[in-house]
Amino acid sequence: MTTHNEQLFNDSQKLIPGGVNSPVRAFRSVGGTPLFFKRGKGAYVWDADDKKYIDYVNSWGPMIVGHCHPEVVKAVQDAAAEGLGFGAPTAAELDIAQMLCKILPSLEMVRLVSSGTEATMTAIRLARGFTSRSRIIKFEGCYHGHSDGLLVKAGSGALTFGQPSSSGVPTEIAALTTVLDYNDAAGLEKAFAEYGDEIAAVIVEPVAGNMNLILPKRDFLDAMRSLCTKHGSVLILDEVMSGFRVGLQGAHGHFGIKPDLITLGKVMGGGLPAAAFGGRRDIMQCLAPLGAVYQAGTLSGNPVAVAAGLTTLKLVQAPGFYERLTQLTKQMTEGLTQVAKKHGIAFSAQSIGSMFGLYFSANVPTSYAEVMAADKEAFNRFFHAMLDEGVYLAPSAFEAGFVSSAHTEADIAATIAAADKIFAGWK
Ligand code: KE4
Repeated sequence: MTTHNEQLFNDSQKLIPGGVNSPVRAFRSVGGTPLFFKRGKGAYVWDADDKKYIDYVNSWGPMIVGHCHPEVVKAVQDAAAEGLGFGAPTAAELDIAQMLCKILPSLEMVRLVSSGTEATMTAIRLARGFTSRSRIIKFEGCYHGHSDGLLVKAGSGALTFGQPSSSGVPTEIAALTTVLDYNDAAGLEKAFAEYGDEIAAVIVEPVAGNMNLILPKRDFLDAMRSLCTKHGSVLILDEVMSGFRVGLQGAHGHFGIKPDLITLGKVMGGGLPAAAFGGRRDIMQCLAPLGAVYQAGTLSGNPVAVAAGLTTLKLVQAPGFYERLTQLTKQMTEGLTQVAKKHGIAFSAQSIGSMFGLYFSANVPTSYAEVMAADKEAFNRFFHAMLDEGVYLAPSAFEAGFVSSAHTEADIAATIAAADKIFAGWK
């Protein structure tokens, strides 16, 4: 008997490439039929066949206060009742700009956009305009959205598909992007020694979440900061995912590294299309209409999306919010590690703030190469077995997971119990 998910997927594939509006949703990496969700509430989502799951994807990060938080929904309803969009400035955009600059002192100025891709694409253009240079440095396995120059050995969906570079990107553009190894300070120093004064920007996920979760090494971050300062290159910290997830001040606040520009998204939109980039005033003032670097957006600062983001940003500043979330996430990764060990499974896990990584490898990976060496097939098997147990993990071995403030100790215990049952029967 065809399930509703299967029927929806069959029909969607006739009109939408791969049946999805973003590749990683297609389950091509893990196999099987993608889930079509119909409802979310708190820590839970329900698919088209009314099966309930504990959700650890959180819409790929945004739903840090859980699905349909009443205060977020009300703020959206109230804003929508006043207007869905004006293409003109609104007071709410000033409110969220003030909120972002208060939370993140490195933000002297900020510009709102509608997606993380727009944020990173524009930050790169801004760095090139500010420095009058063209070359950029990124790191293999890091994903910064799908603008041409950044789809070179990207992570997330591109990595999942095993096509590290996308077709359709002109070689002339890809040639301006140097791809180095994440956490390799020596490699970065060598690149700067060779052509440091040609480098417009270094863009990095200060905590990598698109090749599964990889934490930065101290010397890697320190080298990046000092080399960019020495050579007049712009350090862009892409905190679209790690921002407000690692902690209130993101990865750069956690590790104490000062960016020149930061890109933000996901949590700051509360699930709706709001993202941003910002940083040093002298760089941001190069942006139109003040300066010669052009960027624009019909929906930038959309009042309904801003209402969702602003309310979410207020909620995450509640006393003890991150302490509880960090503890709950750690409890889960430690619990999963213990049950895997009990059953002799080569498995490891780690967390930082409300982000976590699960790996079918004996040790936690610290590099792209180590992530790629983990047992992807074992992950895919675990993913489907957890789905059967009502636990929704990211449908790819190359994605980080997320816990929300709506998750309870009971949800974490149920997740660990599900893994224990699966590993007990693991041959
Ligand atoms: P969007 O254009 O998808 O809003 O943001 C792009 C982006 C930029 N930078 C980082 C660090 C990101 O993680 C992302 C998007 N993340 C992926 C999930 N790993 C989005 C999910 C998807 O592509 O469907």
